[in-house]
Amino acid sequence: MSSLIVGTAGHIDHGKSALVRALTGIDPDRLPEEKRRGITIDLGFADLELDDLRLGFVDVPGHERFVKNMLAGAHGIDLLALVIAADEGVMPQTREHFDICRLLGVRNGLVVITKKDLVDEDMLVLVEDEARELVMGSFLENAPVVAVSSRTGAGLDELKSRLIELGKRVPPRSLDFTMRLPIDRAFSMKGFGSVVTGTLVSGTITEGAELELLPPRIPVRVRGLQVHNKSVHEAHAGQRTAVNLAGVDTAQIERGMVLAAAGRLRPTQVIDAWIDVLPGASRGVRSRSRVRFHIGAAEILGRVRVLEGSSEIAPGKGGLAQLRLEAPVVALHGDRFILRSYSPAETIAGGVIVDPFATKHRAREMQVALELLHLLMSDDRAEKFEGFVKAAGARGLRPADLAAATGWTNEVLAQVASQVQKDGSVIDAGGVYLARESLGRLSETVIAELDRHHKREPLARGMLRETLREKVFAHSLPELFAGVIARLEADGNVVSEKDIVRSSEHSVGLSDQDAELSKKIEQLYLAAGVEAPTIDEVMTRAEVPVARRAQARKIMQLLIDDRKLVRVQGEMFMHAQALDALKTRLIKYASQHEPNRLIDVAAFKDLAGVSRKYAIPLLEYFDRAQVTRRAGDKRLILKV
Ligand SMILES: Nc1nc2c(ncn2[C@@H]2O[C@H](COP(=O)(O)OP(=O)(O)O)[C@@H](O)[C@H]2O)c(=O)[nH]1
Ligand SMILES: [Mg+2]
Repeated sequence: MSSLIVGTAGHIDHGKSALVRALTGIDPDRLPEEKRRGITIDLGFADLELDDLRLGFVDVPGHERFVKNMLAGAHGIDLLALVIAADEGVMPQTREHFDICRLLGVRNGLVVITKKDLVDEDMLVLVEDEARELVMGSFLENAPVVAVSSRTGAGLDELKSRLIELGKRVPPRSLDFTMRLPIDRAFSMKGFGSVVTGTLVSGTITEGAELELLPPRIPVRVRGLQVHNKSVHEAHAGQRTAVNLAGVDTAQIERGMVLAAAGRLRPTQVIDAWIDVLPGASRGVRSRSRVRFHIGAAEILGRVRVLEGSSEIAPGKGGLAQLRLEAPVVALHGDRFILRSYSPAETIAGGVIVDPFATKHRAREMQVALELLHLLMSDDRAEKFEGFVKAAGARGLRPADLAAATGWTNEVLAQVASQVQKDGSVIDAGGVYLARESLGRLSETVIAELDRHHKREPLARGMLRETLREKVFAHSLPELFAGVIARLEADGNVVSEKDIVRSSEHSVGLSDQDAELSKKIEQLYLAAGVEAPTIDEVMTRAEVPVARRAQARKIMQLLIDDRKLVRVQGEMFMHAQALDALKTRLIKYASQHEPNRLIDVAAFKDLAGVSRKYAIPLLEYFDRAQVTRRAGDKRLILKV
C-alpha cells in the first residue's frame, strides 16, 4: 500500500472542507470555533483508503488572513486538489494558493469544480475554461478537471477514480534522505503526554527511537506512533503521522519545529537561496527588505540581500539571495520555501535553499561565492558535494557537516564521497574533506612557512608543530593539520618528528667553525660532569668572542635538541652522560639500602661529589625525572 498526501487549495467558501468530508466522512474542521463559524481557520486532517492507496488529506483554510496556516500544511503535498466553486470561479486565494503550490514544487494534482448543483451547464463550461486558463503552462496543464457536488454526491465517484489514477503515477518518495517530520500540531493527551503531528516528509520513524526536536535541540524518545488513527510500530515517508513523545513538555513545542534523528540536522539562520518572484507580485524582492520566510511548517521573519546584479529581483525574475533570519530554522539544501511581504502579508516569491549554512559574502569575494552557489545548484550530487567542500575552503568539511546540509543518508553520502574522491576533486585529509585546490594551497603555505623558518633558523631542527598549526591552520578544523602533514610526509615533502616539523630538504648544516665550537662546548660539559659551569663560564672557557655568543647559544640549543645537554635548572645545563652516570650510582645506592631506599642531602652530596649548590638542583631534577621522590627531608629512590 502506498501512502500519499492530498492537499486542498482554493478560495474561502469554495467547498474544500465539504469536499474532504464528502469523500472521507471525516469533518476536517475540528476546532469548536471552526464548527461554530463554519469556516476553516487552521489545518484539518482526514484519511481515506482507495484501492491500494492510503490518502492522507490536509485541508487548508482559504481565508487570506490564514494563508500562514495554509502554508504550514502545503509543504508536504503529493497531490493537489485545486478547488474552484462553480458559482464563483477563480478568486484571489485560488490564485495565491495555486502560486504557492507551484513555488513549492508540487508536481501532481487535479482541478475540482465544486458546487456543481448550484449552476447550469453553460456556467459550468465557463468555469472549466477559466480553470484551464489558470493552470496553463503549469504542472496542472494536462490534469483532469472534475466537477462535483458535495451536496448531491454527483461526480464524487469520478473524482475517486481520478485520484486512484493520479496516485499510481506519483513517484514514490526518495529513500535518499534521513528522517524529518515538520510539526504542524502539538497537543497533550491525558495519560500520554506530548503528541505532535505532521507529514513525514522523508525517512522512517520507529517506536522507541531516540530523536531530537529542532531548533531547540531537545532530545526526545518516541513512545508511540499513529498513522491515520491507528497505532503502528513504524511510520514512513508520505504518511500523516502522530508521534507521542517522551522527554518534552507540550509547552516547549511549537508549530514549525522539526523532529529529526538525534544529532543529524542543525538549525541555521543564514541561508543562500535561489528566489523566483511571481510575475504578478506587487513588488520585487529587494535587498534589506523584511520578509516572512515559510519553510516546512515554520514561519520566520528575515531580511534579504540580493547577491547577483542589482539590489532587486523584479517580478517574474529569479536570482540568488542571502536570507538572514531572526530565529533559527531547520533548512536543507534543495528545500522549497515561500516568501511573503512583511506588511501587507502577500505571497511574492518562492525559492529553493542552495546553501543552508551560508556565511557573509564580502563584495570582493562575491564572484567566487556566486560560482560556488551555481555549482551547488547542479543536478549532479557529485558536483553538489564538491561545491560544499569548496565553499568550506581551508576549513574543510566533516561528513556530519554534509549530512546536516543535505539530509542525505549515510549510504548516499558514502557513495557520493567515493565518487568525488575517485574524480580527485575532493580529498579526505584526516577524516575531513578538503577541495583539491585547498589542499594544494595549504600544502604550499606549509612548505613556504617551513622554508622561511629554516632560512631564519638554519641551526634549528625544524618548526614547532604548534607554531606551524597556529600559523597555517588557524581557520581549519583541528583534524586537518595532522591529515595535511601526513600527506606531505607521505609525498616526501616534509619530515615530522615528535614536536617538530621540517622540510625534507632541511638538514642542520654547521660550518666547520661552528662544528668545532659545538664539539668544544660539548667537551667542556663532559669534563665538568655534574659540577656544571654557567653558560658565561662555558663561553669564556671556549674563548667565544662576544660577537659570536648569540651563535654559540644557538649551537648549544642544537646540543639540547639532540638531547646531549640537559637543562637541570635555569641556566644550569649538564651533559646527559654525566646525569646518566649519577643516576646509575643512585640506583646502586638504593639497592644497598633496601628496604627503605632513602638518601638524605648529605649522603647525596657525598655520592655525587658535589656541594649543596649542585646537590639541591640535581635532586629536584631527579624528582621531576621520577628517579627520586621527596620523603620528609630525605629522598626515596624509586624503582625503575
Ligand atoms: N450547494 C452546495 N453547497 C456547497 C457545496 N460544497 C460546499 N458547500 C457549501 O459552501 C459553504 C462553504 O463550504 P466549505 O467546505 O466550508 O468551504 P471552504 O471554505 O472552501 O472549506 C458551506 O456552507 C457548504 O455547505 C456543494 O457542492 N454544493
Ligand atoms: Mg474549509
